Amino acid sequence: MTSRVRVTMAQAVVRFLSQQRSSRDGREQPFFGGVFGIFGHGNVAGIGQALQEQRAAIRYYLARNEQAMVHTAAAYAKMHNRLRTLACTSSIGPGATNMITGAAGATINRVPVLLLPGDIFAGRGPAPVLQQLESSQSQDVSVNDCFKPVSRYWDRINRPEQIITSLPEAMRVLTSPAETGAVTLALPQDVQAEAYDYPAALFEPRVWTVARPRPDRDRLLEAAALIRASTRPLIVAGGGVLYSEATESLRRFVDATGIAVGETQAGKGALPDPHPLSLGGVGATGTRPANVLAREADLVIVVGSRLSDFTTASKTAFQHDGVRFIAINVAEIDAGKHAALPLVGDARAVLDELLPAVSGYRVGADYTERIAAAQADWRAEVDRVCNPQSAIRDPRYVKQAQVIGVLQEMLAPTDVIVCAAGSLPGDLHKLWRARDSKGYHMEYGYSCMGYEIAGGLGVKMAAPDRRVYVLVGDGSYLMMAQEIVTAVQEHMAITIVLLDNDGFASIGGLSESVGSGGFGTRYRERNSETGELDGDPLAINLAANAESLGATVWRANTIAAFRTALAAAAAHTGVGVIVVPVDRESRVGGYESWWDVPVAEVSTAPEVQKARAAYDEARRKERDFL
Ligand SMILES: Cc1ncc(C[n+]2csc(CCOP(=O)(O)OP(=O)(O)O)c2C)c(N)n1
Ligand SMILES: [Mg+2]
Repeated sequence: MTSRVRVTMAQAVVRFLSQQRSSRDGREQPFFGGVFGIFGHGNVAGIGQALQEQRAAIRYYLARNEQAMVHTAAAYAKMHNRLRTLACTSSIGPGATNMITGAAGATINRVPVLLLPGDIFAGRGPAPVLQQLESSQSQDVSVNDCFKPVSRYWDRINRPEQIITSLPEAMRVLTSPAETGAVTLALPQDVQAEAYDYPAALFEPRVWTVARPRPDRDRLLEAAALIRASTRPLIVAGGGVLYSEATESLRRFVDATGIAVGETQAGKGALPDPHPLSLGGVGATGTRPANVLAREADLVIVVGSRLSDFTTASKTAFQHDGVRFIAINVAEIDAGKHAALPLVGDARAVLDELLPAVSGYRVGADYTERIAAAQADWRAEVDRVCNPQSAIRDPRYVKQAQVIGVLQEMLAPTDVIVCAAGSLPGDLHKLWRARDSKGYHMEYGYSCMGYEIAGGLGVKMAAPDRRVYVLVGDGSYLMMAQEIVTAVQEHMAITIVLLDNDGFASIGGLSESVGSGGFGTRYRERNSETGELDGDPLAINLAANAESLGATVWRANTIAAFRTALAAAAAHTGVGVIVVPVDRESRVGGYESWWDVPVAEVSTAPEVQKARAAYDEARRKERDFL
């Protein structure tokens, strides 16, 4: 007879989570590193009670904001190459919907997070309960239905026994490299507390083996033939290279063939610096050598990328008439993009099988020479842009590129920089040299303002032996700084470099480029004369704000002061924040690239008309790959 255990649904969920393990290449580890949560009436007596009871088996972490805790879980998962994550529990209503942005971010970035929002009573008796959304068409609707499009698996547990089939499904999706993303199990408040006689087997340790699917043999040979026929090939390396731990395989492949590599934001570090074939970032925010090579490439081998518009420069990056694509990806949706020859499989497994299939092939000497020259030029350009001695327009500020240059110089190769939105991602994509495959942590699938500090916490939790540097703009900081408190609570020593530039430099610049003069992107008081947001600068004391949350703060108005602060922060054992006023107008330009942001087709403003004319011209370069 099946042995049974009588526990509540919430107790069963928590017990189950504590027993799940992942394994790849024979390396086994617990899949859940803990459960983040904020309690309310929708989870305190259910999951909250269960977490208290099971606290020796799985750790509970209190966060400050539900969106932030999902970012923390996503960053933790990304740092663990998707082999581990954190679960997130919320109350019903606003606590639950706060997680939707985080869920979308995780799903878009293809990283696993398990979300357990509380839900309205399945029994419906006392409805409408506090925070319940009512529908006149159905009683089977709650705000948690909003998670459906942003989740890779979604379920509502209306009876306690439903978890017996739902939890294994959730795990299958979470540990599937092709399907992973946010998984949402909506847990009605009453059902969480309901007891059921569960089969004991549900609570036994379970190992989820993450496989390395191999490519179709015929297609592999076809791909090898395409590579052999190419004279100007280029590899675009995406996040999949890192998740699959394929960096060594990629290095072997390029060392043998001489093919150069451009990296996406998620893929930066795929071919760590220095390497003679590393071209740095490719696409809208890419380097000159990567973008010149992309433009002329007759064959593009895409490894583990979703080919977003930033990578393809809105489909203008690849201009060779007969350019063909090979796409190595574990997910079919990505392998088929750009009419690529799809090699569906694990990045490492595919590269390892492709290498012997192209044996003897090597790019021509002219190609190799060009790359060496382009690399030398680019290094000189980066040194020029980041030069800490270069002239400063306004003595109150330093340049963002100089801050990046000093970080590059002072950080150890295994230190991690974390970033997500604003002008920093573009600057870093061009200027940063990732010397370690996990040293560059950029959330640029959703580019979600507010990810930075919460994400930095997740990275530090995943890699406590590394120093973690969060690079964040004043806009992002003001959107979500409160997880400094959580980092203090957990003794997670992270350093936050806060670049203060009077609001949105990135979108301000974009607004200027579309003819709108930076409208609505500066942090200014409402001007009582003009009625516009062009009054005095807002007197925001970000340093005092960070200090009030428990951080140790340094203010650095000069490059010398920044160096001193950075050295002090590296030795600090708590959360450190370095506030650096940076010049909004000293921007790093673009290199041989473009980004499609449609400009108003009609306007009385001459600047807009001019921008539209330039836009129409640039858009002509966009290609269809069919
Ligand atoms: C949640 C969210 N809202 C809006 C945006 C659009 N957006 C992208 S960058 C940016 C401004 C960021 O300002 P800041 O953090 O100060 O960085 P800066 O542009 O000054 O470098 C905005 C509003 C976004 N990416 N995420
Ligand atoms: Mg800013």
